[in-house]
Amino acid sequence: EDPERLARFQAKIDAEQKIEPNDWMPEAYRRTLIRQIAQHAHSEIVGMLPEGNWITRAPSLRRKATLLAKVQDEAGHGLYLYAAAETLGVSREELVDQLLAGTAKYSSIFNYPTLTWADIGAIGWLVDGAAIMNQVPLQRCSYGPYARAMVRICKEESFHQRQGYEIMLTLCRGTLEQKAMAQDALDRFWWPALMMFGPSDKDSVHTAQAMAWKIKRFTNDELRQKFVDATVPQAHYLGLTIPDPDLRFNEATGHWEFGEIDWQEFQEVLRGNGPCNRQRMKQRRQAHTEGAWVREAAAAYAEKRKARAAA
Ligand code: FAQ
Repeated sequence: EDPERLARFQAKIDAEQKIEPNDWMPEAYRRTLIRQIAQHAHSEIVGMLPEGNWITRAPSLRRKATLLAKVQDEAGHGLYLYAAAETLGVSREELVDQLLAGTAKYSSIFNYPTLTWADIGAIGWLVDGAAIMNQVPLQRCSYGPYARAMVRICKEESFHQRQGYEIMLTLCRGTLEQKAMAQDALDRFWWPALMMFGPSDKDSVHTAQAMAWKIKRFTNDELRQKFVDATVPQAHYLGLTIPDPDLRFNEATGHWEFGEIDWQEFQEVLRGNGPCNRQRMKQRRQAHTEGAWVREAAAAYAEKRKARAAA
């Protein structure tokens, strides 16, 4: 690629100007964005499954309506994100095919099971909480369509986080059994939530370049630390214990220090060997097959309208 053109592109980024779909961009910038936005979109779509598991078993009509709305929001986020990726010259069909073929990544967190109702609280509180930490800075991403898609998504994630925390609060103020359920959900989701931020900075292959391009504004470890600092006091307010014997507050730095993440578990989940990877993929493929008639009907209707307009 022409070095002068590259320099002009970088200068634009450094001046905090947005890159738009019709602007020139280096191929590697385009590829990085397609990769990240597609993984993000797939995460939203696969992320509907663990919670969808509890829609028919929510403990009240109010809880059911709220959960249904949340899961619908996630479908919407997935669609915005596929649309944002399409502005980079890839089609949604292509991306969905990659997901169903098992060649695309989606967030590791959605490969863990939702065993009790408290898990719905823990997901809202921790998983949406982690998602917000990561996505608020993405609103300032250098690529315009991705940055703009994040605005509404972050507003909705913030509502999701609060509905999750409110479920946890209700359980923690309930019977001993309910509080134990909340603790158990925290025990199982804490470490996987920390893994959502990705490998540690020393092992992250994409961070340096993504920061230079202002796609990412913080490193994985920086965001993970922000999340821990924000979340530990919330756990204490609930009267719950974070499952980490090494967790301690460092008075000098003002940060919560935490223990070593099990990176081997993270790698296994990425390789497709997490507790639910196979089930999630099977369900997505089944949903795609069962939705074939909707796609066919929509295509047939579009043809009919086109023919009518031409007549
Ligand atoms: N899971 O060099 P890095 C949500 C991959 S929130 C799986 O650090 P990068 C909302 C990474 O892709 C969740 N794979 O990469 C919701 C790369 O693989 P590749 C989705 C992971 O891109 C809530 C390799 O490891 N949010 O869905 C993970 O600079 C509740 C090397 O890593 C986003 O996607 C992981 N946890 O940083 C929905 C946010 N971590 O492509 C329902 C946007 C890393 O080389 C219910 N994405 N990998 O094969 C990002 O900010 C970044 O892509 C990171 C990774 C931070 C995830």
